[in-house]
Amino acid sequence: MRPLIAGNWKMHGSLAEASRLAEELKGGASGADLLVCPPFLHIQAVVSAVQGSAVAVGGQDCHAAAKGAHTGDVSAAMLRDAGATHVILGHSERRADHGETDAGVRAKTEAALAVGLTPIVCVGETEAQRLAGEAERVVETQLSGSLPDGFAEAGGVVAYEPVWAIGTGRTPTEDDIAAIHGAMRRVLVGRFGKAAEGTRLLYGGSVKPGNAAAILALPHVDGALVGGASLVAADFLAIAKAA
Ligand code: G2H
Repeated sequence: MRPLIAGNWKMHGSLAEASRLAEELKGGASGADLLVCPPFLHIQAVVSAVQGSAVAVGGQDCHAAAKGAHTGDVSAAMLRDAGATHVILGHSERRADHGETDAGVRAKTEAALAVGLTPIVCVGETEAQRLAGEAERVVETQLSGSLPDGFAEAGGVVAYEPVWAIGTGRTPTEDDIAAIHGAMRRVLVGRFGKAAEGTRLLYGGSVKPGNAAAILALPHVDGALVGGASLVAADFLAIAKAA
């Protein structure tokens, strides 16, 4: 399947820097789909900057409600209005910083699907869970709690991001990544059937130009969710080229 290379810009950069980075990515056509997820306030500028190119734009979160008294929040429809096509949900930084639960992520995912956004739902174990041999069980529990019915049929994307690999420069072994991705595929096909054979499963956590080719060649790794390295156009494009 055609890989998806997604950049999670997190809370980085000025408006001018976001626009410049987006401009630099425009010409980077490759064999992979490219997506960038800037902070909310930069989405419209980035959508304008990449117009006419194949680069898609997404949000990093949305509220579960369609509208209402939710100070400081952004709805899925607002993201779509701004030109976003995707939204990252349940990233471990949001689970940690904002107490997001599997049930809450599931509600947000339903909200995203309801307006036609493609959700990228993140799962992944902590280091303690990995050391206790619980990585696979934790990921399976997160998947069953975070994904609503109809997820695979609607083209939803899953990102496996071990918490201990995020921004640390450490990654699981290739065997460990392949084992989790294989388990995720089994769980998804078990629940959603044939549609889940085409669900893109991204790996995220310290993906760099130097390790991208090996990770992206693993079975059931259909792309990457890239944090730090997505802030440098040359690095992000090199990762896309490796796909
Ligand atoms: C994991 C990843 C992007 P980084 O959060 O989502 O970040 O590539 O910096 O580890």
